[in-house]
Amino acid sequence: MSNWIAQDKIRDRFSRAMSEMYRQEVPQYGTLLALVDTVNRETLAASPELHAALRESDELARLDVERHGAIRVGTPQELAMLRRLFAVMGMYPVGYYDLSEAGVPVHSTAFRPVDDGALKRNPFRVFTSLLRLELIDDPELRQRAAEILAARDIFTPAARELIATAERQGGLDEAQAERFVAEALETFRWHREATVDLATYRALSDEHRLIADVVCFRGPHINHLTPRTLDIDEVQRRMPEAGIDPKAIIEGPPRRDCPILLRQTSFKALEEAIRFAGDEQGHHSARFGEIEQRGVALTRKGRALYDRLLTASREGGPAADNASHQAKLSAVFGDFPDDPDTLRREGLAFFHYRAVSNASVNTGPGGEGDVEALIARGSLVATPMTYEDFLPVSAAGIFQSNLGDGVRDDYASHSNQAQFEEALGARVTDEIALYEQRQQASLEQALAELAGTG
Ligand code: OOG
Ligand code: NI
Repeated sequence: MSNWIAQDKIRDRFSRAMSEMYRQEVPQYGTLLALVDTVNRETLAASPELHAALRESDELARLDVERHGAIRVGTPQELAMLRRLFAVMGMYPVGYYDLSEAGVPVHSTAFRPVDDGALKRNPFRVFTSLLRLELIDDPELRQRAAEILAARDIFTPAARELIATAERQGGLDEAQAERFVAEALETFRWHREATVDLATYRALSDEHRLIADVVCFRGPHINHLTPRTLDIDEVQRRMPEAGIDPKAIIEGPPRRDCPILLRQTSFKALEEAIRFAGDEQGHHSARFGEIEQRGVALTRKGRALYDRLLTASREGGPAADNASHQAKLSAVFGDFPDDPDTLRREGLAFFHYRAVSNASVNTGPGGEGDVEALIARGSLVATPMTYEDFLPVSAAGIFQSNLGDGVRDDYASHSNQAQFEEALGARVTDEIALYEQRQQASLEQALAELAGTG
């Protein structure tokens, strides 16, 4: 028995500490958490089926702590070190998101837990973007930004040391884990002082506000922390009475009986007072609030259908308001099956399989037909697998609505996963392959149990 603290426990402590820090930094976040909590309770009380389903999939317990955050870093070295930091907490890079397609000069991954047990415990995810300085045209500005970034260290010396210790030992003991959480948190803290003068900030901001956000500060401040709601339409509706002013449109798919992927809405970044070098006063807005509702993960086939319908829903330009946007979406998404059985049989979504009795059943060679028969007989139960990732299109929407910048076509078509992975120092896991594996493993386990060998 080793005396190392479980990675799941370190991640759980870290995400709670992050949430507490952000609550103090951004009071509206606390208001939002209270609103989400109220609506979640009401939704569960009104729907015993949903309550039972969440309990059965072990998601009820994680709901209260479930968050995602987002950060942006400036150099390959920073990204590579973050990968090591997150690994201490059992968070690994999943998915590649090319934001240049949306006119934002970054590409990204999500650090998150990957296996069933870890996801149940606390699915904390951090959307992490790397600035692509090579997309800045002006060579002088590019050089200046690179120099500023080279001069900073976003990690405390103790955080660096504890990461190395965890790697060397294969874990952290109680005291080390406690210090690790405190030291790692420092990287994500907000700083009211910029590292550059106002003129430099403005030059970078004129190129793209996100570049200024990454380059001009001591570290990659957490820019939002998003709780999971069970009814995003209701939270959106109540935001104004809680003093929160949401953006007009809920992003992602429409409201459905069987929710797919995720739906998100956010409220505006805070305008914050900044002290620039040379004691000049100015402002910067980086931080915002967001909520999301999660649904079932889609297969490649399901994702392709989602993409096609979303594109179709955009024909004729943007809708006047959220109500007409949602109505239009719902009409177009009529072509997306909306019950779990059809989603499963048509291979559009991922499911967890579970054996319901230990009575020995002849599962035969385990072909598709057998699975259907077992489900029909009630020996095998399939429950929707929650989507744990982000929407590329939605992410771009969030970036844009919160930075208030126009789209820059000249950043487009520079997808470069290989370059991102080189900076990261590791490959990113394909998210769809991961859902596939988890589905397959649960099926094999369930069939083995039914056959009496599990
Ligand atoms: C990240 C935006 C992506 C989401 O929920 O899609 C994201 C950022 O603004 O840095 O968090
Ligand atoms: Ni977000």
